Amino acid sequence: MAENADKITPATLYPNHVSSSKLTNGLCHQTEQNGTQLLGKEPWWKAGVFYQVYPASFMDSNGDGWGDIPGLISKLDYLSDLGVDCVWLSPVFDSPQADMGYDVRDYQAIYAPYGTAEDVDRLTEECHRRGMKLILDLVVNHTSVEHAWFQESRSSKTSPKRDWYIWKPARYNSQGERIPPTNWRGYFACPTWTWDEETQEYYLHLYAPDQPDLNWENPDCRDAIYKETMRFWLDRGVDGFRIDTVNKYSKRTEYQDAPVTDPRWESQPAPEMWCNGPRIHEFIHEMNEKALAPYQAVSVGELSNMAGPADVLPYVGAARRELDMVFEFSMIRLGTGGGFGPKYIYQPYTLPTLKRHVARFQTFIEGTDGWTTVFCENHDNGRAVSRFGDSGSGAELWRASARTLALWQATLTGTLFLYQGQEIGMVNMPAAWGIEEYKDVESRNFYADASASGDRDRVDKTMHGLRILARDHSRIPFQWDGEARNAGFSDADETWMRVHDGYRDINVKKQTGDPASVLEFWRRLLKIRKKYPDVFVHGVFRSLRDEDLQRYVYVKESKLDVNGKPGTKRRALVVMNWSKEVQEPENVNEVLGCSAESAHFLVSTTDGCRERAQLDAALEPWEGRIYTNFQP
Ligand code: TEU
Repeated sequence: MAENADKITPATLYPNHVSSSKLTNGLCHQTEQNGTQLLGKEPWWKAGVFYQVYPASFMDSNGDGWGDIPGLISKLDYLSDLGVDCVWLSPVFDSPQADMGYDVRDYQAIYAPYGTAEDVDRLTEECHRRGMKLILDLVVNHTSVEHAWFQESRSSKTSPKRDWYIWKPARYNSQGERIPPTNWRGYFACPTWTWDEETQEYYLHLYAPDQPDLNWENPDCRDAIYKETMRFWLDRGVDGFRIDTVNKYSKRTEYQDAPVTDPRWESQPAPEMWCNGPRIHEFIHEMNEKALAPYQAVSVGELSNMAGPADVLPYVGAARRELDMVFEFSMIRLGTGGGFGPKYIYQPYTLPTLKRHVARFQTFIEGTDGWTTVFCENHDNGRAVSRFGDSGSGAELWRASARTLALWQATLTGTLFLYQGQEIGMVNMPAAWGIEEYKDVESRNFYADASASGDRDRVDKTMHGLRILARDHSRIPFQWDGEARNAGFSDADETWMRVHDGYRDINVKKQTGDPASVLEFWRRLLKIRKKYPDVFVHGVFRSLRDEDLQRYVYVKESKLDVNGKPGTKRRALVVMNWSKEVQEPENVNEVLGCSAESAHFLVSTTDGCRERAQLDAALEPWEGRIYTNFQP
């Protein structure tokens, strides 16, 4: 059990803390306000709860084994009851599905198994009718090879659209053999260049060869993106976009070799050649001006390869008018061996490392006009409860850790994003499933690469990493009902990915109405988050016990005073046990800077199992609690 000897005092935690003796001098003044009023001044998307739907796996209405838009519409009441304010729908556009729709063939048409453009209109209306918004996934770093723009570009060197993609002549080595224009290694274990026989040039693709990169340097290409993808859907009424790979549009235009960092590979990681390039802020600002701002559309961009908060801030500073929000990935990448060669060679890490990443992106907006996001799952990562919690030691610890992870997410500052199934604690695919159940292009390529090396140890390590980190885990069918066929996801004989063997234990039907369930706890937490947005959505984050390996402790401090008493900021203390062992409790009133009588218990993950957590009660395995210095 961790030592509890080090004392944390308000003076160290709160530099601007006014002790109660000073309060009578009237040094601090603040108008009494409740947390909800604060929201009036803020855009809806800050306190809004976003929920990502991965359409192929959410709900199949027509029995073909693929989820679809009518299926999603039939579940909107479920999302609305959960407390969702905005649905983010992963790509549903027409696509050959080389990368699950992140390879778009036609931005204005819908992939037939998902439905039609009219279904998207109906989805928008049905969301709006319930007071929810809808954002689509905008994939405009690249298109599919089958997109008409690429077909035209590829048709000849003189095609008017030749320059809409990035074409370069070959190089030749000393033996006179043709080699690509640069030595870059892309994502998905692919080189970044593919040779085109017809026009005798290479085209650039950071991802699969099926996903050629658009050339954002070309102004006509940019205008077409704004008009034919973004404005097209905004005109039809959607509320904004999650913007894929948003910091990769401006490449470094020298097209030079990357330094050789891994001599085993012919091609080398080179993200500095395409992330955060010289014109990136110009492009995003223009995108905002020409496509987002005129519609007051909300935007959340996907950033990768960021050196630190100072690089993230320019993307989200309100005055810069680029993006409303971004996803920064340093926390969610924990455990991976980087994006390139060894991505799936698992790297163990400790809780203090995770805390450091979280703290950095909780606090970097302080004193700025920027904003941050909160998430621990999406369609590109393993399930949170299997990665950060404990899904392998029985039902009790699975539930306790899923509830504690929920408490963690729901108390952090920024816009909260939930991924489908997270709210019921869905877990990774069973460890016994073989590589044939992994359908993702990235998983398959990394596994094939390891196999081709003939190195058994590398194959085993890759498979081990895939079992924890693969993108497939979050993509299996949603578990609605433990008694229904295919977990209630589909009536088909075969679903596009296999349904989890454990669906009878983990599903919506079983958890609905059970106060001890993960789902009901999420529902409750989202209400708490919305009741005290000043503390949980907008509060200042102060981390405690940074080096503690089991306990995760922090305070959230509002800008508002307790009951209007000047100088007494509303605070919440979040104490969590991220281990299987019982842990000592926190010095609640001391940390909150109030008397024992003014410290209030708000909620515990053990609620429903045990009535009330005392201030000095030890923390049960994977228990989390919130205390406040104001009467909840
Ligand atoms: O992902 C961008 C990306 O680079 C990573 O976050 C991704 O997880 C990948 O595994 C890197 O190794 C976005 C989408 O979220 C992802 O699903 C797509 O495959 C990708 O873009 C290409 O469009």
